[in-house]
Amino acid sequence: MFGFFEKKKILDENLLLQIEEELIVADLGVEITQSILSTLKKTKGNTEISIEELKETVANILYENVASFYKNDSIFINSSPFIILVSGTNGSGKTTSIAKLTKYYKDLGFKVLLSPCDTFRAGATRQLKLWSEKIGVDIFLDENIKDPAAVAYKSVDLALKGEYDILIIDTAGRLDTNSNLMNELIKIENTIKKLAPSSPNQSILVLDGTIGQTALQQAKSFAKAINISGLIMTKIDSQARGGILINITKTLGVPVYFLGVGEKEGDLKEFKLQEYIKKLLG
Ligand SMILES: Nc1nc2c(ncn2[C@@H]2O[C@H](COP(=O)(O)OP(=O)(O)O)[C@@H](O)[C@H]2O)c(=O)[nH]1
Ligand SMILES: [Mg+2]
Repeated sequence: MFGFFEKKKILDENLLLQIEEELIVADLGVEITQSILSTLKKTKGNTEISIEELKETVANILYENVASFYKNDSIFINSSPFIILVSGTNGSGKTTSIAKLTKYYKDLGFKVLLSPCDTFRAGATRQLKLWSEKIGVDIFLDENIKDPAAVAYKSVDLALKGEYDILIIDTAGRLDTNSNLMNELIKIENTIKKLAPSSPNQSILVLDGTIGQTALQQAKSFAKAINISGLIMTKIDSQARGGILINITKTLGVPVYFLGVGEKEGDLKEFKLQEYIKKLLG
């Protein structure tokens, strides 16, 4: 970021405009951009500023804007069974992210059960089953149940019997603009609560990291329908892609827990806020 900036410059209106443009292009959003500009103006207005000072100031403001949402490095398993509901639009990377989470927690010694509630798409259950076999965990399967909420109910029931530490629930890839499918997701959430009132313990929204502003719109739609407690951003295979992730965190008030960095079950990275901001500023 700020590639136009080489030597020290006077922080005048012209430079502020250039900075504003970069921040907007980076998808940081109007609110964060304005807070950066007003702080820069107040502290450095009409004085010389170096690229290092500029980056340090911007990094601090970005951090202050969202740091309060980052209390734990990753999803902290603090009850049993710990129920994780996973939602997101079609193709965002839900099922792949579930495979990654499963491996992550299995490697930490937790016993994981998977719940294939994507009964809309032919092959979706099979996709999750293949992952379960590859990673070596159990999956709830009942060919006779076609209703996703019923699959959720049965899976939670099984998990509550005490054998599992973590239940991860996969859902159908619904478009955030399709209200019927959003209602189905609400139904799943309510069904889980019937058996385990304080769950889901985490409700993770999976967002495609390559779609910029669209991811923000999706995040808002999902957060309107169900309670979202955290994010996984996928397809960040080549480092920090932009500020949209900071922007969404700020808008929803929830952390990004993990980044998806590839298509394999090991391609999951814990999200580190400071590191991400540093890379974003480049
Ligand atoms: N490069 C890359 N591809 C991913 C990542 N996560 C998922 N994918 C791919 O995105 C496509 C859709 O993933 P899938 O998990 O089936 O999405 P779902 O419809 O939300 O369940 C598949 O081809 C995945 O291999 C990622 O972090 N990086
Ligand atoms: Mg899927």
